[in-house]
Amino acid sequence: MKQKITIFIIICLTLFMISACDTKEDPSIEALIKAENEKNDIYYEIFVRSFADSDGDGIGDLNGVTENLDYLDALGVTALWLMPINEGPTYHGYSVTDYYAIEEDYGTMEDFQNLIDEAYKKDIKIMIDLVINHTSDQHPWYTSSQYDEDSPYRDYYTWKASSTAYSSFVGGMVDLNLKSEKVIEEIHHIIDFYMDMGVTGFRLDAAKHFFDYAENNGSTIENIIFIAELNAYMKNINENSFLVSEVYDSYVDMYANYFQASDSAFNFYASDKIVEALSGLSISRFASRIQNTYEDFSEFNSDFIDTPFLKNHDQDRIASVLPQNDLEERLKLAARILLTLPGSPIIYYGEEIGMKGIRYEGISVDGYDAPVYDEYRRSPLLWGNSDIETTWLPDIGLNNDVDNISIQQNNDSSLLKAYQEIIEIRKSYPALMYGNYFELFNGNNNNIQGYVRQYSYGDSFNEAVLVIHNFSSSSYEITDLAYEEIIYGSLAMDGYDTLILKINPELIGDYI
Ligand SMILES: [Ca+2]
Ligand SMILES: [Ca+2]
Ligand SMILES: [Ca+2]
Repeated sequence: MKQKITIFIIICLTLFMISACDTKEDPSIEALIKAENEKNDIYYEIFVRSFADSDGDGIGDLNGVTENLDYLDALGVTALWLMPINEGPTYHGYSVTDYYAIEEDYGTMEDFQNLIDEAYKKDIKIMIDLVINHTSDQHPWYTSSQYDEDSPYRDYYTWKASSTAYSSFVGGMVDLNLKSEKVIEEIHHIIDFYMDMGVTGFRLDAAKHFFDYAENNGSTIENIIFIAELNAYMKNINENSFLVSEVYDSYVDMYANYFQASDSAFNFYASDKIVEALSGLSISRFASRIQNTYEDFSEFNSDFIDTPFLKNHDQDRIASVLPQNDLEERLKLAARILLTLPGSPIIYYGEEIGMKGIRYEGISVDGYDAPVYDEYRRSPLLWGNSDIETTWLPDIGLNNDVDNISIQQNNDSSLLKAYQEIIEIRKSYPALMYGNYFELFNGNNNNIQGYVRQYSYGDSFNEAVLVIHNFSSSSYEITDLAYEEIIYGSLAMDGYDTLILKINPELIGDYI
């Protein structure tokens, strides 16, 4: 008996050593490629107030996110972007009164640490909004300095008159003086605090407005220098951290130069072009227009990481702006476009089930005690489960014809399943997930638009895929095309369908 146990232990030890050696000396090619591309993720943008409620008060909270990480894991996303989570007086959180306190509706700092830790266990990173262009006019820095020119915080703002600070935005937001060394020190502290907790990225809210105060027209260079310094500060703490600038503009030239300062900038132009093509407009120019943005970015950083998206919380939802005929097919195609482009794509919560949402101009809604503007672009996520669905915003019927998550989870042909499928494909093919290779398919025309994506790693890995989208409602037959494998779809494409082929990377010239 003793001998048997000894042999058993020796076998165990041997197996342990072999497996330990394996991971140490021979990591899989997949692991090497992932390590090489630490800043590439698939993001999911969350408005915490609308995501999931954990304590029955009808308001979404951080524990609601933590308790539903399984849903996000099953969807396949690898990172979350949380819209502002700090204490503030507005429902959306973009005016902060305390950078070190969690919005009381959302929970506590312990809840946030717990969310980061639980997400980390599932290999999901956390990016948060960094709102530093302005604070709330109720922030103690402002209230203590507004009527006191000797306040130690007087220098934190730019004063237009003795008690009026410069504001880029209406609604109780006052711009910080980003030239003040003390303000920069405060921002460094905020970055330290959250990166210490395990936050891996920041979305730089309103980056375009950093140095836009009246006497300073043409502020871009100052913005760039300031952001580059912030990014260097972050990289000192974590070289794989991710900084993305929000420069809300439809013109690529307005944000391309931010790629030399931050890791990325949101590709608003590409988002407009995706919507246009999905609406049947300028289809023949779709892929080349997208490619043009990459050429612009690469002038500022050859290793740029694009941040493509369909829509965000400041815009009407994609399901509301696309033509309503064949809507589900168009939305599925939108998902397959977003998830086959280079960069770190972002899915806006609810997009994966086709939720609708639009802006109103100050209407009054029964059961809501303020004039309504952007609220219905950020409405409660439809779980189909009253235990977690939030109720802070009255239902006005905008989403009456949208199937909730619980219904879509049980329908193999749902939009939600289409998102899961294409995300899984993106993660399985490095040519789709990594690198910036994007060349136009030589068969592009008024109906179909395609591109080749390719990724190689040393001499040991080289992969290429051809992605073709059919933007028309009619079927389209792909003929005379060599390929190694059909990854998705069929050569006989239905209307609004996508075909993804694995092709020989040595023969890319035949396709572009
Ligand atoms: Ca709650
Ligand atoms: Ca609050
Ligand atoms: Ca500003």
